[in-house]
Amino acid sequence: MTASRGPIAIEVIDSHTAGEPTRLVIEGGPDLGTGPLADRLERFREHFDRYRSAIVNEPRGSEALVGALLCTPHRADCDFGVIFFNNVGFLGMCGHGTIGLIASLAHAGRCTPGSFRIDTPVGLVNARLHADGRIDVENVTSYRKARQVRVPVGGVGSVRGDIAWGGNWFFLTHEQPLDIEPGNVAALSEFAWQLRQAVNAAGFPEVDHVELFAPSPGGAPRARNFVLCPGGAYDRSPCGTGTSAKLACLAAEGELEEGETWTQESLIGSSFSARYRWHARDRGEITPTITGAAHVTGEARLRLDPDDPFCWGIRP
Ligand code: PYC
Repeated sequence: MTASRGPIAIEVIDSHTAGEPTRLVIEGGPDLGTGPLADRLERFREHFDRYRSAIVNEPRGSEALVGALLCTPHRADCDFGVIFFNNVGFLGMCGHGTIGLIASLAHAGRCTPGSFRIDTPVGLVNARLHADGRIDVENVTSYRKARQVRVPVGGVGSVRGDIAWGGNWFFLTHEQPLDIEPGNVAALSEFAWQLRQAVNAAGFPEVDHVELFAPSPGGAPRARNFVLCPGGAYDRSPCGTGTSAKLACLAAEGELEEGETWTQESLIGSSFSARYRWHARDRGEITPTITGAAHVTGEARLRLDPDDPFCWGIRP
């Protein structure tokens, strides 16, 4: 006789950071075993991908939702470990998600104002929770890989932009014809999607985020961005890893000094403040810090019923 398969229960805390949602899995997620977070991410991808889809995709989630699996850290010097994922796959790091992680853990009584070390698949991240709820995220080392790469885009001609790492790979450009405002989401998404194909075809297959810039109504040193995420959703927040990549480009170009504040605005008008210090100036490597806040929007127990035809989510 086969054992009956009952529903699986997964405990989550939902939050948003500057408008961008995060779903933190605190109990009941897949057992990825031990070892470095990068290895556990591969185990997640290979053996438990349906959990990823069930947690963030419809009917329980949405294309904008980023999942965060709370893990025991591998590094002995860390307080928490985390693996981020989205509607189509996994993220190296996630800035808004780290702010959501700390705010959710504080909500759950698992941390109080102070500093925390977080183990991620792409390296150590430091976070600080302030008494007023602001959260600083000192991200992984970030750098510009290529300057002013020119790619062809149908109907527009060629577009130049930088390729940079901020915990994920970005193509960043100011050369875009659209106002960055909510009424233009469809056109911005279509343009950014075309750019991504062109950048990948130009020899940068690793780039899966595209970041478009426009001047901010507030003037410099700030800008408004539109970030297209790997699964086609746009980031409602100013994107923490995208802001890190932007800082790396500004630093490399000599357009922002070490310690100077950069304000990154999102399409919906939310913002992060950001700054950097040099990690290895001769190599153009910086350590970025992003500051923002998150708000808890819900606590839930997800129910994965094997008799539900969409138990494992509707894949895009
Ligand atoms: O904040 O780093 C970020 C991020 C990446 C994808 C969505 N948000």
